[in-house]
Amino acid sequence: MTILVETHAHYRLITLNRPERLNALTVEMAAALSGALDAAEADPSCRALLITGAGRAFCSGQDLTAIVDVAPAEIGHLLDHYHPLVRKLRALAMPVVCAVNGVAAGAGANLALACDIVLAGEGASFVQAFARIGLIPDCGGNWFLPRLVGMARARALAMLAEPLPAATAAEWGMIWRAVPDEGLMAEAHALAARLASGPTAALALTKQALEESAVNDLDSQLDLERDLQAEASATPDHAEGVRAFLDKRPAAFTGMRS
Ligand code: LHQ
Repeated sequence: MTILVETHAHYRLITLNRPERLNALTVEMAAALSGALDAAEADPSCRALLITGAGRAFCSGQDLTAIVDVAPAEIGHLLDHYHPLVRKLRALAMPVVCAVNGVAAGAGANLALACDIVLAGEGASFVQAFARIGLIPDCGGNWFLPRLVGMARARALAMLAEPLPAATAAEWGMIWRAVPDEGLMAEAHALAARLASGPTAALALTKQALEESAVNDLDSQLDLERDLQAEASATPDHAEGVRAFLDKRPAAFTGMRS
Protein backbone atom coordinates (compact mmCIF):
# COMPACT_ATOMS: atom_id res chain seq x y z
CA MET A 1 0.00 0.00 0.00
CA THR A 2 1.39 3.37 -1.01
CA ILE A 3 -0.29 5.18 1.89
CA LEU A 4 -0.61 3.82 5.43
CA VAL A 5 -3.20 5.19 7.85
CA GLU A 6 -3.07 4.66 11.60
CA THR A 7 -5.84 5.84 13.88
CA HIS A 8 -4.89 7.41 17.21
CA ALA A 9 -7.10 9.08 19.81
CA HIS A 10 -8.73 11.90 17.80
CA TYR A 11 -6.04 12.06 15.10
CA ARG A 12 -4.75 9.98 12.23
CA LEU A 13 -1.18 9.30 11.14
CA ILE A 14 -0.79 9.14 7.36
CA THR A 15 2.49 7.67 6.11
CA LEU A 16 3.73 7.99 2.52
CA ASN A 17 4.89 4.45 1.86
CA ARG A 18 7.18 3.84 -1.12
CA PRO A 19 10.45 3.88 0.83
CA GLU A 20 12.42 2.10 -1.94
CA ARG A 21 11.86 5.22 -4.13
CA LEU A 22 12.11 7.68 -1.24
CA ASN A 23 8.29 7.88 -1.29
CA ALA A 24 8.24 9.32 -4.84
CA LEU A 25 4.74 10.32 -5.89
CA THR A 26 2.63 8.51 -8.44
CA VAL A 27 -0.91 9.11 -9.61
CA GLU A 28 -2.02 6.01 -7.65
CA MET A 29 -0.38 7.32 -4.51
CA ALA A 30 -2.01 10.73 -4.96
CA ALA A 31 -5.41 9.01 -5.25
CA ALA A 32 -4.73 7.00 -2.09
CA LEU A 33 -3.63 10.12 -0.21
CA SER A 34 -6.69 11.98 -1.40
CA GLY A 35 -8.88 9.10 -0.17
CA ALA A 36 -7.14 9.16 3.22
CA LEU A 37 -7.75 12.91 3.55
CA ASP A 38 -11.42 12.50 2.59
CA ALA A 39 -11.86 9.67 5.10
CA ALA A 40 -10.29 11.75 7.88
CA GLU A 41 -12.54 14.68 7.05
CA ALA A 42 -15.65 12.46 7.06
CA ASP A 43 -14.84 11.10 10.54
CA PRO A 44 -16.13 13.53 13.18
CA SER A 45 -13.86 11.95 15.81
CA CYS A 46 -10.77 12.85 13.75
CA ARG A 47 -9.62 16.31 14.87
CA ALA A 48 -6.05 16.49 13.51
CA LEU A 49 -3.73 14.81 11.03
CA LEU A 50 -0.07 13.89 11.13
CA ILE A 51 1.72 13.18 7.86
CA THR A 52 5.18 11.61 7.51
CA GLY A 53 7.20 9.36 5.22
CA ALA A 54 8.33 5.74 5.59
CA GLY A 55 12.05 5.00 5.62
CA ARG A 56 14.85 7.57 5.33
CA ALA A 57 13.02 10.21 3.25
CA PHE A 58 9.83 12.23 3.50
CA CYS A 59 9.08 12.36 -0.24
CA SER A 60 11.25 12.77 -3.35
CA GLY A 61 8.52 14.38 -5.46
CA GLN A 62 7.20 13.04 -8.73
CA ASP A 63 8.40 9.52 -9.53
CA LEU A 64 10.70 10.36 -12.42
CA THR A 65 10.56 6.84 -13.85
CA ALA A 66 6.88 7.52 -14.60
CA ILE A 67 7.50 10.66 -16.69
CA VAL A 68 10.49 9.81 -18.89
CA ASP A 69 8.49 9.35 -22.07
CA VAL A 70 5.46 11.40 -21.16
CA ALA A 71 4.27 14.10 -23.59
CA PRO A 72 4.38 17.71 -22.30
CA ALA A 73 0.59 18.04 -22.28
CA GLU A 74 0.38 14.95 -20.09
CA ILE A 75 2.84 16.43 -17.59
CA GLY A 76 0.39 19.27 -17.00
CA HIS A 77 -2.40 16.74 -16.52
CA LEU A 78 -0.32 14.93 -13.91
CA LEU A 79 -0.62 18.02 -11.75
CA ASP A 80 -4.39 17.62 -11.91
CA HIS A 81 -3.74 14.67 -9.59
CA TYR A 82 -1.38 16.49 -7.22
CA HIS A 83 -2.75 20.01 -6.98
CA PRO A 84 -6.10 18.91 -5.50
CA LEU A 85 -4.08 17.48 -2.60
CA VAL A 86 -2.61 20.90 -1.88
CA ARG A 87 -6.06 22.50 -2.07
CA LYS A 88 -7.46 19.82 0.20
CA LEU A 89 -4.72 20.18 2.81
CA ARG A 90 -5.20 23.95 2.90
CA ALA A 91 -8.99 23.66 3.18
CA LEU A 92 -9.18 20.75 5.62
CA ALA A 93 -11.12 21.89 8.70
CA MET A 94 -8.55 20.52 11.13
CA PRO A 95 -4.86 21.14 11.81
CA VAL A 96 -2.37 19.14 9.74
CA VAL A 97 1.08 18.47 11.21
CA CYS A 98 3.87 17.33 8.92
CA ALA A 99 6.82 15.39 10.32
CA VAL A 100 9.55 15.69 7.69
CA ASN A 101 11.68 12.68 8.52
CA GLY A 102 14.25 13.05 5.73
CA VAL A 103 14.67 14.72 2.37
CA ALA A 104 11.60 16.48 0.95
CA ALA A 105 12.20 17.20 -2.74
CA GLY A 106 10.15 18.76 -5.55
CA ALA A 107 6.43 18.24 -5.07
CA GLY A 108 7.32 16.44 -1.81
CA ALA A 109 8.79 19.64 -0.36
CA ASN A 110 5.73 21.64 -1.34
CA LEU A 111 3.27 19.08 0.00
CA ALA A 112 5.07 19.47 3.34
CA LEU A 113 4.77 23.27 3.12
CA ALA A 114 1.03 22.91 2.45
CA CYS A 115 0.61 21.47 5.96
CA ASP A 116 -0.20 23.73 8.90
CA ILE A 117 2.68 23.01 11.25
CA VAL A 118 5.88 21.51 9.85
CA LEU A 119 8.39 19.80 12.11
CA ALA A 120 11.55 18.34 10.59
CA GLY A 121 14.31 16.09 11.81
CA GLU A 122 17.69 17.82 11.85
CA GLY A 123 18.90 15.38 9.20
CA ALA A 124 16.09 16.37 6.83
CA SER A 125 16.38 18.88 4.02
CA PHE A 126 14.09 20.68 1.59
CA VAL A 127 15.01 20.78 -2.10
CA GLN A 128 13.10 22.65 -4.79
CA ALA A 129 14.57 20.07 -7.17
CA PHE A 130 12.58 21.21 -10.20
CA ALA A 131 15.26 23.35 -11.87
CA ARG A 132 17.57 20.33 -11.91
CA ILE A 133 15.20 18.67 -14.39
CA GLY A 134 14.19 21.80 -16.30
CA LEU A 135 10.85 22.35 -14.58
CA ILE A 136 9.33 25.04 -12.40
CA PRO A 137 8.23 24.63 -8.76
CA ASP A 138 4.68 23.29 -8.59
CA CYS A 139 2.24 22.10 -5.91
CA GLY A 140 2.14 25.69 -4.65
CA GLY A 141 5.90 26.20 -4.27
CA ASN A 142 5.84 29.58 -6.02
CA TRP A 143 3.07 30.69 -3.66
CA PHE A 144 4.32 29.23 -0.37
CA LEU A 145 8.00 30.14 -0.64
CA PRO A 146 7.81 33.94 -1.05
CA ARG A 147 5.23 34.11 1.74
CA LEU A 148 7.26 31.97 4.11
CA VAL A 149 10.82 33.09 3.47
CA GLY A 150 10.59 36.26 1.33
CA MET A 151 11.21 36.72 -2.38
CA ALA A 152 15.02 36.84 -2.27
CA ARG A 153 15.30 33.44 -0.60
CA ALA A 154 12.42 32.01 -2.64
CA ARG A 155 14.19 32.95 -5.86
CA ALA A 156 17.46 31.35 -4.83
CA LEU A 157 15.80 28.20 -3.51
CA ALA A 158 13.79 27.77 -6.70
CA MET A 159 16.57 28.65 -9.15
CA LEU A 160 19.53 26.97 -7.46
CA ALA A 161 17.64 23.83 -6.36
CA GLU A 162 20.07 23.34 -3.48
CA PRO A 163 19.06 21.36 -0.40
CA LEU A 164 18.12 23.58 2.54
CA PRO A 165 18.91 21.89 5.87
CA ALA A 166 16.01 21.63 8.32
CA ALA A 167 17.73 23.89 10.87
CA THR A 168 18.08 26.70 8.30
CA ALA A 169 14.49 26.15 7.15
CA ALA A 170 13.40 26.70 10.76
CA GLU A 171 15.70 29.72 11.19
CA TRP A 172 14.20 31.28 8.02
CA GLY A 173 10.63 30.68 9.14
CA MET A 174 9.89 28.14 6.40
CA ILE A 175 8.93 25.53 9.00
CA TRP A 176 7.95 25.55 12.68
CA ARG A 177 10.90 23.66 14.22
CA ALA A 178 13.84 21.39 13.51
CA VAL A 179 14.29 18.74 16.19
CA PRO A 180 16.78 15.90 16.76
CA ASP A 181 15.95 13.06 14.36
CA GLU A 182 15.49 10.50 17.12
CA GLY A 183 12.89 12.69 18.85
CA LEU A 184 10.98 13.75 15.72
CA MET A 185 8.10 11.27 15.78
CA ALA A 186 7.55 11.52 19.54
CA GLU A 187 7.38 15.29 19.28
CA ALA A 188 5.14 15.14 16.18
CA HIS A 189 2.73 12.72 17.88
CA ALA A 190 2.63 14.92 21.00
CA LEU A 191 1.84 17.94 18.84
CA ALA A 192 -0.88 16.12 16.87
CA ALA A 193 -2.41 14.79 20.10
CA ARG A 194 -2.37 18.27 21.61
CA LEU A 195 -4.05 19.79 18.56
CA ALA A 196 -6.54 16.91 18.46
CA SER A 197 -7.71 17.81 21.95
CA GLY A 198 -7.99 21.51 21.05
CA PRO A 199 -10.99 23.62 20.07
CA THR A 200 -11.19 22.09 16.57
CA ALA A 201 -13.78 24.48 15.15
CA ALA A 202 -11.82 27.53 16.30
CA LEU A 203 -8.60 26.04 14.92
CA ALA A 204 -10.30 25.43 11.57
CA LEU A 205 -11.62 29.01 11.53
CA THR A 206 -8.13 30.28 12.42
CA LYS A 207 -6.77 28.30 9.49
CA GLN A 208 -9.39 29.86 7.22
CA ALA A 209 -8.64 33.38 8.47
CA LEU A 210 -4.89 32.99 7.94
CA GLU A 211 -5.52 31.54 4.50
CA GLU A 212 -7.74 34.41 3.41
CA SER A 213 -5.26 36.98 4.75
CA ALA A 214 -3.12 36.15 1.71
CA VAL A 215 -5.53 38.05 -0.55
CA ASN A 216 -7.28 40.44 1.86
CA ASP A 217 -6.43 44.01 2.72
CA LEU A 218 -6.57 44.86 6.44
CA ASP A 219 -10.08 46.23 6.16
CA SER A 220 -11.47 43.03 4.61
CA GLN A 221 -9.50 40.91 7.06
CA LEU A 222 -11.00 42.76 10.02
CA ASP A 223 -14.49 42.13 8.62
CA LEU A 224 -13.65 38.47 8.13
CA GLU A 225 -12.29 38.18 11.69
CA ARG A 226 -15.51 39.70 13.03
CA ASP A 227 -17.61 37.14 11.14
CA LEU A 228 -15.45 34.13 11.96
CA GLN A 229 -15.17 35.19 15.61
CA ALA A 230 -18.96 35.19 15.80
CA GLU A 231 -18.88 31.59 14.55
CA ALA A 232 -16.14 30.59 16.99
CA SER A 233 -17.92 32.19 19.91
CA ALA A 234 -21.04 30.10 19.16
CA THR A 235 -19.14 26.82 19.71
CA PRO A 236 -19.40 24.88 22.99
CA ASP A 237 -15.59 24.96 23.18
CA HIS A 238 -15.64 28.74 23.59
CA ALA A 239 -18.04 28.50 26.53
CA GLU A 240 -15.97 25.64 27.99
CA GLY A 241 -12.71 27.57 27.57
CA VAL A 242 -14.06 30.57 29.46
CA ARG A 243 -15.61 28.41 32.20
CA ALA A 244 -12.37 26.43 32.61
CA PHE A 245 -10.39 29.67 32.94
CA LEU A 246 -12.69 30.96 35.64
CA ASP A 247 -12.65 27.58 37.42
CA LYS A 248 -8.83 27.50 37.19
CA ARG A 249 -8.84 24.04 35.52
CA PRO A 250 -7.73 22.76 32.11
CA ALA A 251 -10.43 23.08 29.42
CA ALA A 252 -12.05 19.87 28.15
CA PHE A 253 -12.69 20.73 24.50
CA THR A 254 -14.91 18.49 22.39
CA GLY A 255 -14.23 20.01 18.97
CA MET A 256 -17.97 20.23 18.32
CA ARG A 257 -19.12 23.01 16.01
CA SER A 258 -22.37 23.59 17.88
C1 LHQ B 1 13.57 8.19 -7.20
C2 LHQ B 1 13.20 9.51 -7.01
C3 LHQ B 1 12.18 10.03 -7.83
C4 LHQ B 1 12.07 8.00 -8.88
C5 LHQ B 1 14.74 9.09 -5.61
N1 LHQ B 1 11.66 9.26 -8.74
N2 LHQ B 1 13.03 7.44 -8.14
C6 LHQ B 1 4.88 16.69 -10.77
C7 LHQ B 1 4.14 16.13 -11.86
C8 LHQ B 1 4.44 16.50 -13.16
C9 LHQ B 1 5.56 16.78 -13.64
C10 LHQ B 1 6.75 16.85 -12.95
O1 LHQ B 1 6.81 17.50 -11.73
C11 LHQ B 1 6.08 17.22 -10.71
C12 LHQ B 1 6.61 17.62 -9.46
C13 LHQ B 1 7.95 17.13 -9.06
O2 LHQ B 1 8.06 16.66 -7.98
S1 LHQ B 1 9.27 17.31 -10.13
C14 LHQ B 1 10.65 16.91 -9.08
C15 LHQ B 1 10.84 15.42 -8.99
N3 LHQ B 1 11.83 15.07 -8.00
C16 LHQ B 1 13.14 15.19 -8.21
O3 LHQ B 1 13.60 15.67 -9.20
C17 LHQ B 1 14.05 14.65 -7.11
C18 LHQ B 1 14.78 13.41 -7.59
N4 LHQ B 1 15.53 12.82 -6.52
C19 LHQ B 1 16.68 13.33 -6.04
O4 LHQ B 1 17.13 14.38 -6.47
C20 LHQ B 1 17.38 12.57 -4.98
O5 LHQ B 1 16.97 11.23 -5.03
C21 LHQ B 1 17.13 13.12 -3.56
C22 LHQ B 1 17.80 14.51 -3.42
C23 LHQ B 1 15.63 13.24 -3.27
C24 LHQ B 1 17.74 12.16 -2.52
O6 LHQ B 1 19.06 11.87 -2.89
P1 LHQ B 1 19.81 10.64 -2.21
O7 LHQ B 1 19.58 10.68 -0.74
O8 LHQ B 1 21.21 10.67 -2.70
O9 LHQ B 1 19.05 9.33 -2.74
P2 LHQ B 1 19.16 8.63 -4.17
O10 LHQ B 1 19.16 9.66 -5.24
O11 LHQ B 1 20.27 7.64 -4.17
O12 LHQ B 1 17.74 7.87 -4.24
C25 LHQ B 1 17.54 6.57 -3.66
C26 LHQ B 1 16.70 5.77 -4.61
O13 LHQ B 1 15.45 6.39 -4.82
C27 LHQ B 1 17.37 5.70 -5.98
O14 LHQ B 1 17.04 4.45 -6.55
P3 LHQ B 1 18.13 3.26 -6.59
O15 LHQ B 1 17.43 2.17 -7.33
O16 LHQ B 1 19.32 3.81 -7.28
O17 LHQ B 1 18.41 2.94 -5.15
C28 LHQ B 1 16.68 6.79 -6.73
O18 LHQ B 1 16.67 6.61 -8.12
C29 LHQ B 1 15.25 6.68 -6.19
N5 LHQ B 1 14.56 7.97 -6.31
N6 LHQ B 1 13.95 10.04 -6.01
N7 LHQ B 1 11.73 11.31 -7.66
